[in-house]
Amino acid sequence: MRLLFQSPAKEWTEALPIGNGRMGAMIFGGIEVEKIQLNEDTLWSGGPKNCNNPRAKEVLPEVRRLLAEGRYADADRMCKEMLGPYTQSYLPFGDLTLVFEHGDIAHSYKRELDLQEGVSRVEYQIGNVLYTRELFASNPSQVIAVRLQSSQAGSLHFTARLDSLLRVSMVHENGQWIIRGKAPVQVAPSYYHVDQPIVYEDQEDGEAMSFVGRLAIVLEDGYMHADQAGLHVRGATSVTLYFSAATSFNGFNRSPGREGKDPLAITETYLAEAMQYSYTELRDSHVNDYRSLFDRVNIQLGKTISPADMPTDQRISEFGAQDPGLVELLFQYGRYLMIASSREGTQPANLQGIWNKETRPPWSSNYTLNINTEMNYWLAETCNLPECHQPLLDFIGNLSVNGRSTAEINYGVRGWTAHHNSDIWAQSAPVGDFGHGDPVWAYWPMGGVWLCQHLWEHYAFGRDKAYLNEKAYPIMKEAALFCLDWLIEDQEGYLVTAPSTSPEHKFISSDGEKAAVSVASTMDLSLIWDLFTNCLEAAEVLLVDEDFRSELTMARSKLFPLKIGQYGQLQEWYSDFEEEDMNHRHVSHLFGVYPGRQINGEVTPDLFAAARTSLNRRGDEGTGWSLGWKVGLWARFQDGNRAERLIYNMLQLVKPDKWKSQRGGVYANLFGAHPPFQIDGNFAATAGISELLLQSHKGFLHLLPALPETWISGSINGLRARGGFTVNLRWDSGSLSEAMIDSLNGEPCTIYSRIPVLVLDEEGRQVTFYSLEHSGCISFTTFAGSRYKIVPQSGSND
Ligand code: FUC
Repeated sequence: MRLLFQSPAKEWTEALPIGNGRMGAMIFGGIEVEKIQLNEDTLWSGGPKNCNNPRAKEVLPEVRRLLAEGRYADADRMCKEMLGPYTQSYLPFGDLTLVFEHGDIAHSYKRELDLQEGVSRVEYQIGNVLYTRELFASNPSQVIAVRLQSSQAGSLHFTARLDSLLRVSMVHENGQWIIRGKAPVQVAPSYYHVDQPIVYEDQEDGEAMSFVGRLAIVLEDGYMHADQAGLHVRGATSVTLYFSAATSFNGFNRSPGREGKDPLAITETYLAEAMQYSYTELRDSHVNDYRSLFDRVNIQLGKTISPADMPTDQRISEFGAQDPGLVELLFQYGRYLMIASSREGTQPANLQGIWNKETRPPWSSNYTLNINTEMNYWLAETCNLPECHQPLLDFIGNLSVNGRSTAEINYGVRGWTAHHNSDIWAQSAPVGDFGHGDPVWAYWPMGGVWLCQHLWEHYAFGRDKAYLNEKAYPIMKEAALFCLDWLIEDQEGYLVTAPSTSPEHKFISSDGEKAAVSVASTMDLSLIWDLFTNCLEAAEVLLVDEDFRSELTMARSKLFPLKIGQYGQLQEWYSDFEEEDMNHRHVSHLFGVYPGRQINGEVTPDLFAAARTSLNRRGDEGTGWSLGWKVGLWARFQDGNRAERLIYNMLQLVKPDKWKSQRGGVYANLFGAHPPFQIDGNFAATAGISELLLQSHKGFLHLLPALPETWISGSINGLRARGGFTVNLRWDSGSLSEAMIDSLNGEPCTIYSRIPVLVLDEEGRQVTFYSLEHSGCISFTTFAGSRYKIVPQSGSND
């Protein structure tokens, strides 16, 4: 479980990421010059601001009138008047540079990222002297630690300094190197061409966010002095560098300039506390903390076929998905990246997790709610990292606060809404600079509705009723209130959304014009179905809101029905329009298959078949995240071999200069490539692989629902299932040989099997037996904290 290279990174996408949820670093592993590019997850441009647009409310009836007349292109144009400002940008923090006085002629070079410990290492020899570097980002200690060692006493001579692309001043103080800066108050998205894309404030005490980075060095021998050029170490053998960063960010609704925290004091405390520990103690506490999450799941898909010392990029290009070991690595890398970019109390993982080197990153490295943000968290529950889900769940709470005023000001309705994009300030209004953006992406009021699925899923897996009652349900209910008010009746009395888009995909209307805005896109209806269903189940669990439940049940039954179109496909829009791009990367209309649960082979077989036709029409190409989504979808269609083809497409090596192609793939450091780098592809790959091995969205546990044929024998431990279960699976010759189910809360367990199985308790006593006469599902009572063994019986008819 490691990424390995035999030369330093030349490009950022060859560098290796570490992170503690809040601070991130990309390690290049240079010999003479080591560059460690740094991030802090609250460092964003701007501050809280009212993004709502009262004009939207005036325009809405007119847009609806145009839609009722079928004048889609006109409605599209009018919709532009409903837009608001663009979001702010996630910013790069700076660089830690180490310049060594030994030149760059080295041999026996190696750098690696060890996923088992969450530690990165660089080593090389100059002459006979071995130099080693070890780096990690500690969550318990809130520092990034860099350990430098040489095998020959006194051979470490180097200079260390911090710098930044943002406006900073630098001082050295008591042997520490400190950078202090102010973030811009405005950064325009990279696709929006304005004369002054980055705007700084002139006054010192304004609204801008301030930030501080602090570096300290602890020597065991040798000596150090500081000057304007950095911290200089001479004649040392072992040295530890401690870095910490902080900003004045003090919540999504507080001015980081006027009501901010004090990053100078915060970083001082972090460093002082961390430096009380020896390097070994700090490392141990980091490894323990990291492993408490990472070790929960392990996976074996077959025998690794690439040589153990083969560099990762070579492994990708030579073997790709044919190497089960590389697929395992891809799976675990998603879990690693989640632990490194999203921990309790941090910001949710954005488009690049927390790793960003650019002042105007692609798509502002923001929260893109029409797929990417949600996708980032598809693995959190299934792959046993529910704590890492927390930042998103908290963020949804922030968004619901701003979203309430957007619902009221923009639309005059109850509840809360969010649109296509958001940022650390929890922007809930549509983006698009009041008319610049294209409604095909900018206009989409379903962001809140989709996000609420995460609130419910966290309950569905963990079964924490107090959380459901206090945190999740109130926000879900308000999102449902928005939907109840937002839905209108069409001529036939069905409830529809209008205006409505199918994210980022245009249709061709009957008059031949391309348009984005119409009525009742399949995705809108599926998202609303999902939210209403989740609200109903939540209210039943909590025994609350009977009248509201009836209202939801009634509204759900009146939703415009999903339709099957001329090609046998699940219709994407209200009418059976031709699509602008048959191979479009978004597969929004298939939400009900995955990650939703409205459409399946048992309850809605025709729609399920139509959805499969749609997915076939879209094809097996796509951006990184699009490929990842398709893995999950094919898993739900129980076609493991097809899903594997998508994994094969994901494990294609992308060179850094490939910017604009839409092929997807991974970079040398296994970062998902849209291209450019977007982390959602990594997270979706992990989620998709788990979905091939275990599913639980239909009210029962389906063990190995979509095992690819090439994964002949293997095992996975620690996957989670809805209902409060943790599952270990082992298979041989393509079929289940044993499963262990841990019951967390003592809820009844239902498993689906196509072969007879025996269920045993911990003492080996038979709990139940399922023979072939059963319909496929078998239920048994469980006790909290108990383990059950599922043993398939011979005579299988599988
Ligand atoms: C959506 C996608 C793009 C990209 C962007 C960040 O707009 O359609 O492909 O992933 O988000």
